[in-house]
Amino acid sequence: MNHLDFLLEGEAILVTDAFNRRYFSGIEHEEGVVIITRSKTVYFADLRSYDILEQKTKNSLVTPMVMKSFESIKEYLASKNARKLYIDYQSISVAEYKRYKKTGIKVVDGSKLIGKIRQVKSSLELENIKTACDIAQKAFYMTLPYIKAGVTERAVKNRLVNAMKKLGAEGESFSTIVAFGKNTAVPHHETGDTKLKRNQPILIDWGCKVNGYCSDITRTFFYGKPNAEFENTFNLVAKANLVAQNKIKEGTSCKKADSYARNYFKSFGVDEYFTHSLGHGLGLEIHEKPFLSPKGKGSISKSVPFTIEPGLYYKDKFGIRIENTVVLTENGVISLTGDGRKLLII
Ligand SMILES: [Mn+2]
Repeated sequence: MNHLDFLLEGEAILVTDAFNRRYFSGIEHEEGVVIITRSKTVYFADLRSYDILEQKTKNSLVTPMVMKSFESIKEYLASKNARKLYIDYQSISVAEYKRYKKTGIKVVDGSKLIGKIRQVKSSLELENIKTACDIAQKAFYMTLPYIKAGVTERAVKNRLVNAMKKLGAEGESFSTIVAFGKNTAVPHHETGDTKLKRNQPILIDWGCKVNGYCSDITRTFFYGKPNAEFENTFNLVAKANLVAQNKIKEGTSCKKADSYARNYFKSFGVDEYFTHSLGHGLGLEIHEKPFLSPKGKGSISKSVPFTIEPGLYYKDKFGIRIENTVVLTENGVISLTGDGRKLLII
């Protein structure tokens, strides 16, 4: 549970979105409304799911409450003398908005505030992300011996996902991408039935969830003997990844962060082949603020986990991406997913 002691008396945050409810209450529940005030967090649920919710809140600081109708929320807000209500405008309907507005309480858009709160992680949240990173990495090494000529992308994906589950993950944090040969040149390739042949590159982009928290890694490696062009390109991507990791500091804007890798590629005349943004924050959702891109808003601060994932893609030839989940600490940006910048040949 995340305390919001910066909220003033008379202010409240009301969230309905599933990720936001889980974030602010620490409880995963199928439905409901969470209201956070300076001193208290309450979780309203329908009578049908209230008993389950009551069980879930037993060892937490969250107070479960029954929502009989909209009046229940109205009464609660009145009892808290709420005068200003932050609501995530991105997750309510116009009808709901109008209903809250009618209560006479000043309703304001809380989406920016909520996004800002969610991007900085508590030590507990970071622990979960770190465990998710460790499991994803271990699962990768468990899967490697299985990758041989004739194996399909799908088979490798299933093996990797099962390994993560065996190691205690709840599941994938997004649908795992396994790409062989020229499929690696498609950044969001859909894992299919392509079989691996000798002397082909392999790209795997995967991650898992632990207590709801995500990890995200990409490794590009080679089955057989890579040619010089592949090796040189790999080294460029590896260096871009390192440059970005070393240069990002407290307060670096998202735009600037992206430009570190992009300008490095530019100095070799290959920036046009870096066709996506440098990275993204992650937490309960695989893509969260901050977004490290040429148009990204905001900046990087401590305890914000995000990805660094430069890549170069040559259509019908090959693509290379090296992605780590990282976090900014007192000692600079550290990777939670190891290095990945030395070409692995299997
Ligand atoms: Mn990613």
